Amino acid sequence: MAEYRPLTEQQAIETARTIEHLFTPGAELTCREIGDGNLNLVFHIKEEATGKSVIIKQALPYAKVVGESWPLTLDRARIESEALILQGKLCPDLVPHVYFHDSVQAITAMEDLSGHVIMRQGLMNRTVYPRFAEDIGLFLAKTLFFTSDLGMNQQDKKLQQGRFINPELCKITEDLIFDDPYTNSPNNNYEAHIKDAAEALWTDRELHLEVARLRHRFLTQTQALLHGDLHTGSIFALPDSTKVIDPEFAYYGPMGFDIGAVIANLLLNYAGQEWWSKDEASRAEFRSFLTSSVREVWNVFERHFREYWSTSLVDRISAAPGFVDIYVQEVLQDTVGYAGCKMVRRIVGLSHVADIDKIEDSAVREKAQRLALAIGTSLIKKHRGVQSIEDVLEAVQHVTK
Ligand code: SR1
Ligand code: MG
Repeated sequence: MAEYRPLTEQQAIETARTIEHLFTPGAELTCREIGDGNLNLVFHIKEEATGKSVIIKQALPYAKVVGESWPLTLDRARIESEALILQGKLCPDLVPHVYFHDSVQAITAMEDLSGHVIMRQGLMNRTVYPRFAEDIGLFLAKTLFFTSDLGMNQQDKKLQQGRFINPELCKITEDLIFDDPYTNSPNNNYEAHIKDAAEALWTDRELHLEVARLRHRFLTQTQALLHGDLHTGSIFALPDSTKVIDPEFAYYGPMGFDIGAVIANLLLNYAGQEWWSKDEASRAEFRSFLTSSVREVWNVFERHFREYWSTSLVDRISAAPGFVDIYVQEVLQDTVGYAGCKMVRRIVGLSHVADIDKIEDSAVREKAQRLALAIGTSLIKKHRGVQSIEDVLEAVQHVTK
């Protein structure tokens, strides 16, 4: 196929057959398009006789969530496959294996993880994931440290940065997360029952100053190669396994943006537990798992990050006593600020989360929306004063009460 065209299911099957040593030659293969995200086609191809399967993901030249009126670069498929391969070298057990990438068709063939559950859905079903914080904390520490000037050759880092300039997808983030929610934008999407709270965001000058600072750091801080969209819909989980998928928003940015995304999505589910837990006792129990996970994700990240700093630092002058503490503190404060921004955008911005939107009772949904907005704005306003992850948990408790 010389020119790009969206695959049919039959073409996806033929593409999957080209993967060497996967399917039996001539085998009968079935295919289903299972993409439920905002942007791409996702084909699941299976040989029923052997149970072997693969995922063929294809970027569309527009944002599926909006339609053809929002064109979007196909190069994001290359970025996603290169990021997956790079993350796979650092954390082989935590990302799907990539079989091949075709940049003309914007296709990546990758390991099928459909034995796993999208973590967002798992959390809505109140599934506890005992491995999650260890796995994701390690993923964050490894991918962020070893793609930064701290953990890799600095000339190589600059060249790598060039391969992950991702202006169109960064622009989505810049608009949807750091601009639209704070103004009367046509992209915004909120329910009438929270109109007062949504519109209060447009005139809150203290909030705007903090969001401006966070937005500026997102635009200018090229600390590490980020996943760029690390919400719980980009994580496949089982109680004993965690896999990170979908790094099409990958670019060089501030480390706290990825860590904040994870924390924000745990806290969005925390707000959604107004509905998903049916009584006070079970709500308190599941929320305790979620807040412990917030604490652990940060603590595991920090532990590994400091360990790599002491064993693998490539930058001589960064070994200056005390610098690691300053650096980690800055990442923590960014993490908290970005977590807040990511909560706010999922309540009033273009793209929402099922943890909140699938709440059937509108009064409960409103309560969850207001709680998420209150936690989010509190984290944004507090982020520069945060000294420890415990400050975040205290803020969450305080706002919940
Ligand atoms: C137009 S894309 C909307 C959102 O979906 C992705 O998952 C990103 O979070 C993006 O902001
Ligand atoms: Mg995605």
